[in-house]
Amino acid sequence: MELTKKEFIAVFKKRLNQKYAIDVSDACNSELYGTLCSLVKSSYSAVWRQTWKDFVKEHDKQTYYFSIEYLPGKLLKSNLLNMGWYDLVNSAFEDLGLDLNAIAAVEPDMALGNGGLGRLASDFMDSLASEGYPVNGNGIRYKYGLFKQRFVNGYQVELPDEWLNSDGGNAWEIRRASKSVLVRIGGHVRLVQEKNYLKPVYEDATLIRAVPYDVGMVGYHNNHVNTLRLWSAEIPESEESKYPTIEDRRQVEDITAVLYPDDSNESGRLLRLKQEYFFVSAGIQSIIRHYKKYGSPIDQISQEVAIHINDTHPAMCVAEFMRILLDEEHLSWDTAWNQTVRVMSYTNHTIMSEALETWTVPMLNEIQPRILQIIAEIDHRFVAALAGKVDGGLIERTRIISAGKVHMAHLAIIGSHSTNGVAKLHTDLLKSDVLHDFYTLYPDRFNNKTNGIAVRRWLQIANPRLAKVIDQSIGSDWRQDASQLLKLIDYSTDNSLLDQLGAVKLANKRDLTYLIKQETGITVSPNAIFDVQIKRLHAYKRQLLNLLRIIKLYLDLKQNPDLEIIPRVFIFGAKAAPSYHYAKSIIKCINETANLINHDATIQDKLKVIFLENYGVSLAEKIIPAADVSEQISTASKEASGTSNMKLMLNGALTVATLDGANVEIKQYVGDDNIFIFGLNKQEVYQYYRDHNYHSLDYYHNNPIIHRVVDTLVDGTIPNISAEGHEIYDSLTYLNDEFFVLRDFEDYLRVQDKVDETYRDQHKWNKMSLINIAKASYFSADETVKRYAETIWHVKQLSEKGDMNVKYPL
Ligand code: Z16
Repeated sequence: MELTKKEFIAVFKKRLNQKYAIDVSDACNSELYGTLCSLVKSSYSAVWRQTWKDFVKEHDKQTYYFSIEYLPGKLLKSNLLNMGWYDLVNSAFEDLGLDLNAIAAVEPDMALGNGGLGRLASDFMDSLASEGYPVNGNGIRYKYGLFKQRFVNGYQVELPDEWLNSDGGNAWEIRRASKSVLVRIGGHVRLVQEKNYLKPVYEDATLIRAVPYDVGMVGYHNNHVNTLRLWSAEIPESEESKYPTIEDRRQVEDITAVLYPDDSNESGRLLRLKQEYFFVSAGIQSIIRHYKKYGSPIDQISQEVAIHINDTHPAMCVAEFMRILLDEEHLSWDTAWNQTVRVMSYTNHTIMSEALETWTVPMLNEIQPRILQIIAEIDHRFVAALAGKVDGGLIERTRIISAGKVHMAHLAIIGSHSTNGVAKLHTDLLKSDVLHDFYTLYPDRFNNKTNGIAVRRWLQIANPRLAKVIDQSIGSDWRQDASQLLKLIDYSTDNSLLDQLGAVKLANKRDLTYLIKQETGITVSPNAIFDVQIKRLHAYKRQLLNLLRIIKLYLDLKQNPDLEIIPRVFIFGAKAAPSYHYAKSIIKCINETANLINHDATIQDKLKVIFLENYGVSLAEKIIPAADVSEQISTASKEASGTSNMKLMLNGALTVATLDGANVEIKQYVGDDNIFIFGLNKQEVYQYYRDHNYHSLDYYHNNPIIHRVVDTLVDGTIPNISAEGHEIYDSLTYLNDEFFVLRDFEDYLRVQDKVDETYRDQHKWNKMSLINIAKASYFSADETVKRYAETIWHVKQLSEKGDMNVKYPL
């Protein structure tokens, strides 16, 4: 039954009355928002329930995606779009004199993640539902998401993200108290011999109640809704008396209070380990409970359940799954192990050694002694099975526990049937270097799954102007099947379309200039090149390289104010981990440089530097459609994949890139002429490591431009950075520039000159832009998740995308 605008308006008014006892004319945006969410949620509920019933009835294999981070951002528009309601609601609201954008803005960003990894998990959730796969997410319902970033005197200041207390609240979640489970933490364990198994007897353990909050993941036009299940820690009713004071209670609630704000290095903190075990245990218990209720015999669980370990944070899945099969289901070790390895799969997201988690034996023992026992037994059997068969050094390097440390990546690889990297280059590096020892042991377990992005959110929702222009040329099939965007290639000589692309970009840039004015007070011209670097602040991502070039341009302009350059607005968005001192110093230096340049009258409009506060999903949705240039300039080999590179090209930005992560694949798709590549490649970086022959001081001393630019960090040219400037100066010179910033500087200048030259020919630029939009379709997450489903999880597609008979009853 087709939903009509008239019906919608009537039901909307009625719901507003019921919920808030108010009329449209008197309602504020948060009341309007609350009403719309309530309608949306109650309308997809029936479909959600049906999706779940179908899974159960058909005994379809299901996948559970375990991730300690999810970064969905806002869900209202995405739900409207996927339900097929977007245009109707938009026009109904116009009739009512309401602004959907303003109402949608009430929703707080759900920011339960740091960056790429969490956003990837959320893009996957959208695609998995949209492709009709039975895949559910499992994670943590943090009371506080990623900190809110403010700049005070150019320094980053972190404020708590109280998203649940905001006007929007969390409109999407359903608390399912009846599905709670108990998680045991701490204490001691003894094993007692029973007839056919060893029975663990626990003493002094703490019982925590894990309460699930479910969020519907609505598929695109396919009547399919998956579940994102997020766990919250509470005190079990039976244990209330053990927690007489508020302080005592906080010990428990703290487990799910806050997301750790470091995207690469959290091991060492007991509370983090507790979080990991908490959501792993709650998730695994609820999976097995459900399977026992509806599934086949327990020793065949791998036929109906797949579990995915997203980075090492949930690696304890392997041991927790074993624990239940052994201690509660009394399977033999071999049967349990066989099932576990078939069920588990693992994605590695980084080669940075500080991000490969390890925990000390005493810490694991303190969190869960039985889990430590099981990991020790897995380790023992791993060593015993290889002894005498392979070189002893290889065993020592790959075993799980060595030198008092538990290596979580080793546990994940040994305990699963699949390990994948997130871009071709990254996977090759895992095989040849970082995980080479494991690759020799298990060559068949390694595979690549290049990351992808949700084209719905990053084009249909974020860039409606572009979406419309695309519709007018190739039709709208691409909205269901991103690969249709390739048809745009046929239009690469269509001048009218190329002009329209230019006009869309200009309009989007104009929107962003308003936001910039509002946020920073600075006026920028939409006719300048908008040059964008948006990602976490990390030394290896080299925001510093970008900054040094900005300083070089500033010096050039100071020396010759009449210099003809194409005006550029440099736009940054980046959070630094609160404990990452160096990254915070870079933020300070960018902010002070921005201040200097933006207020220097002689520079006029030729150069502006804008560092927007509090970068996140919602801000990304505003910046990306307005970008001309995409900065993807990490030191080759360090960025596992990157995903902002994909989002920016999809929105027509041209990429300035090193041959790192997925940039390599972008270059292959668009061709050498449609991307700006510079800098060392992976082989050259590794050559320097092998030969120890990089001497950054040589570049500093021998290249007068580099010398002059680097000196501005310490000679007072840039005010208010005496400490930070020296810190960075030292890192580039005496500390030998770990990430080859000076080595790549000249080539970066060269390629940026090429960008300017190309931009002068708008026709050529727009044509390159068109090719980038078309080829970005290769990075549709819909395709990526298909490859996970078909080759790793072996789950079936249950419904097809593009069902025009979407049935969401009001
Ligand atoms: C993260 O966001 C990433 C890796 C990691 O180990 C931890 C976190 Cl929180 C990123 C990678 O740095 C990035 O290259 C990649 O695109 C992204 O994960 C998704 O795979």
